[in-house]
Amino acid sequence: VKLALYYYDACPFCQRVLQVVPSLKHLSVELRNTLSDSKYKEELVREGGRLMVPCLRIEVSGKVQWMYESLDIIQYLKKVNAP
Ligand SMILES: N[C@@H](CCC(=O)N[C@@H](CS)C(=O)NCC(=O)O)C(=O)O
Repeated sequence: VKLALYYYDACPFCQRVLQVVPSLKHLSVELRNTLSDSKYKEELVREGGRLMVPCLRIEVSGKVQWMYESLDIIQYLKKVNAP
């Protein structure tokens, strides 16, 4: 599974997710800042469908899913991180 989090620093919902990320010992999450890198912003709108952060891009064997909603993202990360 390949994970990437679209976020920006000033967004409190993103901070909520970012706080959880370091505790995930079994996962690595690539951080994609949509404000400092406009290509991530364009990607999020084009492929995810909405310009809303946080959004988790989940890639499993070539299949991509976009998950919005900080609480859903946190729940998913914790579930997938469980050994
Ligand atoms: N319920 C969402 C709220 C996310 C949210 O409101 N994000 C703001 C930035 S702090 C945003 O991207 N808003 C743009 C929009 O809603 O179109 C969550 O918990 O993730």
